[in-house]
Formats: sequence, C-alpha cells, structure tokens
Amino acid sequence: MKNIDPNRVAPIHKSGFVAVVGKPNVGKSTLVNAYVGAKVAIVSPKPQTTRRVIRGILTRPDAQIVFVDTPGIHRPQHRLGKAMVEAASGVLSEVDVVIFLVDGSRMPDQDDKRIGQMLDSKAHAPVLLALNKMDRLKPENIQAVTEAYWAIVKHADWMRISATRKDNIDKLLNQAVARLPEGPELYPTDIVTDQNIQAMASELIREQVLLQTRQEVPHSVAVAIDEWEDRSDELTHIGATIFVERDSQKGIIIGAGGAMLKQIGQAAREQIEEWVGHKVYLELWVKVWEKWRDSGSSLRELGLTIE
Ligand SMILES: Nc1nc2c(ncn2[C@@H]2O[C@H](COP(=O)(O)OP(=O)(O)O)[C@@H](O)[C@H]2O)c(=O)[nH]1
Ligand SMILES: [Mg+2]
Repeated sequence: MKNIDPNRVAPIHKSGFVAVVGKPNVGKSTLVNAYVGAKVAIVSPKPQTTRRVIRGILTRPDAQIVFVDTPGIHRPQHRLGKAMVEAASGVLSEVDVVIFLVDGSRMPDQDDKRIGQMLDSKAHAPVLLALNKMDRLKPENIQAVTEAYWAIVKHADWMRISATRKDNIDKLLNQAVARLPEGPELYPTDIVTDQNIQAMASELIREQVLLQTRQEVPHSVAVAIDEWEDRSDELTHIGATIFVERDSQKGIIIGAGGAMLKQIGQAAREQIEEWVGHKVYLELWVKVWEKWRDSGSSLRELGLTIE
C-alpha cells in the first residue's frame, strides 16, 4: 500500500480549444506545428496555404490543449475563399481562448483591423495578441508597430514571439493554458491531430506542389487520394490525383519529361512515409478540372466545405 497524504490536493487538469486566427501568411500553421511537435498543418511562403480548420493536439501532464489552426481571414474572391473565411470565423464562438496572430515585423493593414473588429463582435473567449516574426522586426520600429497593434485589440494581453525560432512561444502557451477551463482530456493522449492519414497525405502532396512551383499554380491546386492499399506491413500503395484549373498549369506540374512531377512525388512520398511508418509507393496523376474552386459539388467532393 502506498502512503496517502490526507492533505494531498488533486492536481488541476485543464483542457480546451485554442484558436489561432489572423491574416494569411502570418505564421499560424508554423506556430501550431511548433506546439504539437509535428507537421499537422502544411506551411509554405504562399498565402492561403491552409484551407480547412485543422486541429493539432498537445498533451501535457497538467493540460491537453487543442489548437485550432484556421485558414487565414481575407476578402474572399471565389467560393473556396468564402468557405475558408466562414470556417475561420465560425470557430470563434466555439473556443476557449483566441490567439490573434499578426505579422509583428510590419505595420497592421486593413485586414488586421477587420479581424480585430470581428474578434470584438464574435469572440466570446479571451483574446491573446501575438506579434509574430519578431526575428524580422527592426529595433527602430518596435515602438510604432507594437502601438499600432495595441490600438486594434485594445484590451488583449499581448506578446512578441517568433514561431520559426520558437522564441517566447512557451510563455504564450502558458498564458493560454491559464485561461483554459478545468477538464479531462478530450482526445486520446497519443494523437497529435484529428485528421486521418489520407487527409494528411493529400495535404503533404499539396504542400510539395506549393513549395516547388511558382506563383500561378498554387491557388488552383487540389489533391484527391484515389487509392490506398496496405500491400503488406511494410508497404502502402497510394494513388492520388492533383487537380488544376488549366492546361498550362498541368504542364507546369508535370514539367519537362515529367521531371517536376517526379520531384513532387519523391518529396511527398518521403513525408508520407514518416507518418505511416513504413515504405510508400506513390503514384500521381495530374488532371484539369476547370473552375473547381467555384463549384459547390467539387468543393464537397474534395472535402473542402465546412464541417
Ligand atoms: N521570419 C519568420 N518567418 C516566419 C515566422 N513564422 C512563420 N514564418 C514564415 O511565414 C510563412 C507563412 O507561414 P504559415 O505558417 O504557412 O502561415 P499561415 O498562412 O498563417 O498559416 C512561412 O514561410 C513561414 O516559414 C517567424 O516567426 N519568423
Ligand atoms: Mg496556415
């Protein structure tokens, strides 16, 4: 028998949802990945990389924090964009804490201001203002930039961080955890995301397309998994289609003699192998699907409508 101290108080366990919101490209997915210690959301230098709401889960002895990585909030120009913005603003009423992430290396613009107003009207949860990319902030601009963001979200606690360098992100996390309610774990303790492996694989393929092609292609790309077969404990066979909107984009993705597609496939395969834990055979096709971003049925088919 163990000695039980009659004065012992059960340690408090907290759990809840922390949304990360902000403009496209400020580093939301980078921050969530840094917290959960795995790439649950793909990252690229191109805006609008994240298309759906992604949950990344961090389990600690004292707390389970479910980060909700959102598509950037921007002025939508097509149906996909609209669904993305609706998904991002929809989470505001459902979470326990909101991290409003901004690019703290430059002055706020109209989009930051609109998001600030939206938080005022829609977020019931406490808001933490995080000024990211502090590694790029010039010392002479610190004062002006910081004050400009303060003016947008007047009552929020705030902090300067760098998601890529992991500067101050623990402090920010502690501020978030302090605002979470007491509660048990919400997800199994050994998972880092609620996405299934097929969804992860299609995102990892799309990430390579974003990273390896130039401007014109990225926003027009969608990836669908057509085939998934565990041929043995050691090998999974995956077939996937990369959809683009125009013939010219198909040409870019395939590349001269298929070189680009080969490069995309190889890099994506290596990333998928890390998730499945063994060898993967990845077969990729490229198809043109005109205006898929504006078609309700294609968005549904590609799993891009709001849950
Ligand atoms: N210099 C710098 N770059 C960052 C930082 N955080 C993110 N980035 C970069 O900003 C770009 C957009 O990041 P991403 O996480 O996809 O932004 P999201 O659209 O808000 O999810 C990527 O190229 C990141 O590497 C940071 O703290 N410092
Ligand atoms: Mg993102």
